[in-house]
Amino acid sequence: MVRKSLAILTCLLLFSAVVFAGGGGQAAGTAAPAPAPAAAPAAAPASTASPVALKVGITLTKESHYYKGLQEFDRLVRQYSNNTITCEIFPDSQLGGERDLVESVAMGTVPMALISTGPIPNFFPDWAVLDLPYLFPTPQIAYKALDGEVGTALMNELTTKGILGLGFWENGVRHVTNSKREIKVPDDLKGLKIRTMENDIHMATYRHYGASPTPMAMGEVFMALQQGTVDGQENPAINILTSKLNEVQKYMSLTGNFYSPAALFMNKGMLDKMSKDQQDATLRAAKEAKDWERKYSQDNTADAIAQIKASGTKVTEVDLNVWIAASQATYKDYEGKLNQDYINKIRAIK
Ligand code: EAX
Repeated sequence: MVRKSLAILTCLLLFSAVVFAGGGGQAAGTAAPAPAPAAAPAAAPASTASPVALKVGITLTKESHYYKGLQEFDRLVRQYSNNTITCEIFPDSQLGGERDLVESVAMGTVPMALISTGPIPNFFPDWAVLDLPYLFPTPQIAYKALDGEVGTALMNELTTKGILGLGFWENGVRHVTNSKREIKVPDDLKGLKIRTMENDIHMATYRHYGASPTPMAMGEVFMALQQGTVDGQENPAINILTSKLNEVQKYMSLTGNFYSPAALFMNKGMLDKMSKDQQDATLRAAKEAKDWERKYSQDNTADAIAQIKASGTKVTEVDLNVWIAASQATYKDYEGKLNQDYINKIRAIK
């Protein structure tokens, strides 16, 4: 009887000890975070935020509009983040071609990349609408579409793969060059091997012109042209000049087949880890640098064409109506296969 009472007593004592310890633990638990909220605001100002180094990959050179625009981004992001964020630019495909860059940014092995929209439909099919031939009559209409509803919806799709779209910059209006003959009408391309971006719509369009399209990353283009693996390629004037493609191409025609947007991608986890002030600084700098880069691209395109001409490459003006007509076959191919809502919205822009 006594032994039983002792056992009950021991149990009661043990139980109360556990409860007390638990209660005490909880009391300590609620007391412990109290200093934390007081400490948190001290960590918020950008001046005490952890430093962030944003490596950004591009396939173009140090002389390109991408590089200059990213230098402007670096200047602005340092300024707005109290020098806690810096941007280091890796030109000439040092961090990979554009397809590689999409994957690397998604995985976080490369924090940022500025790439043409050309290869993006390989990962996000809705993006194909941006690279239809002669879709944007002027860059200004492209800016409205890209900064508006369609561009925003496309950027939102990226987050499913861990990418944050920081805005549409400019690659530019693409023109065809080659080493064989002057190109005036699509038929003149018959039998020529033309390097295109890794984009099915671009390839289909060149096939309809009669050419034999060869998809290739930008980093391989100069060598392929020099060695004659391909006869020609197409790119915006600034890229042709700054990648020295004019040195291995005798002819350039102002065909303007595609308005090529560029997109600034960032690994989403990287932004999420920043302080609120650093996030604001990054978004603001990206937006302002985008406007700067577009203007730089516009202001320097005519001069790039003039320099290509002066270097000895024959530059030919063409009747765009003939090219637009020949490009309709691509639209037929893709009827019902693209996001028609986006196409309609782009076409409605004035
Ligand atoms: O984004 O591959 C190309 O032709 C592009 O114009 C270039 O990589 C710039």
